[in-house]
Amino acid sequence: MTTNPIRKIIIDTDPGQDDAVAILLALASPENVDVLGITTVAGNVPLPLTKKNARIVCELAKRPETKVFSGCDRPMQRPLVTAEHVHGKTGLDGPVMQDPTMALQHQHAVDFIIETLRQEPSGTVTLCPLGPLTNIGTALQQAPDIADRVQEIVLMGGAYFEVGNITPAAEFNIYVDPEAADIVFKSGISVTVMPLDTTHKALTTKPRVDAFRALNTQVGNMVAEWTDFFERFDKEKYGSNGAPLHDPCVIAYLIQPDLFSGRMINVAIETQSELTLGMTVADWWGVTDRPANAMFMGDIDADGFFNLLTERLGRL
Ligand SMILES: [Ca+2]
Repeated sequence: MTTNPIRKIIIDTDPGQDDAVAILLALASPENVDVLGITTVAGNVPLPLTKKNARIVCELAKRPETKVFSGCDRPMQRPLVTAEHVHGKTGLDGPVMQDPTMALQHQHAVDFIIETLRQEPSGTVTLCPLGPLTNIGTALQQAPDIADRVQEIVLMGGAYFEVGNITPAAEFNIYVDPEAADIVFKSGISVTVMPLDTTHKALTTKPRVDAFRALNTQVGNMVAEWTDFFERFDKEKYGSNGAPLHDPCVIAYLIQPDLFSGRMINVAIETQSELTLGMTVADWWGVTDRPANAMFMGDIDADGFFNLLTERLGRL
């Protein structure tokens, strides 16, 4: 495994079972990532649920001191689209979950993102968006000076060869707030993208879910139950042998980047067309002269990824 310095990160998220697993992976990996805060956004389910779910996950990881912030409750210019059809009514459907007792921070998520980037040394904070890009887009719009201070944005979103999962052309996170995504991809910040092209190769097959369960811990059982829940939907939709575990790919990349491979290419966001709204137009074959603005991942060592995940979850 490649050893990297500890990276300071802000996880921007809309939990969501796969977001929950990503947060657990980060909190289980203090030698790789220092979670400065978790900022929540409306996405898979409305904001009141995502800000509650993020705290449920921190308590599950026995890290109630983690700072959790409430962010934007709707996209920058559009009504909110949610995904209860995948994640269930609560966003964390599957096992029975206790309401959290840890407090939410008073500061708004967008203010926390701006303040943190201005306070920390320039180029030392990585943003990890796992939901619609509303909080990040709003922060960049309110405080354009922070763009130069971000080390990297590593996000789950978009698709090219796997096209869409919410419309035939668009992936959910980008589709929900295409204007925010457009701001991010035009920001000049170093962006690494985990699109469906990669996450659809990280499938929760039975042996992999059995490995979570075999940890024989509260966390292992919880992750297995979440997976069982959303798998039903995805197996039916894709006819695949398991469901993709999207968001933990972002955190796994920070821990073990050599699990992933991709290309530095131009990625542009469709914000106008009704038919293809939110499409990530990825110039994979280099057929335009638009300059590269993103590392677009295309492949993952899925066994290595699940081995890492199981090992880390076993610590909690
Ligand atoms: Ca998510």
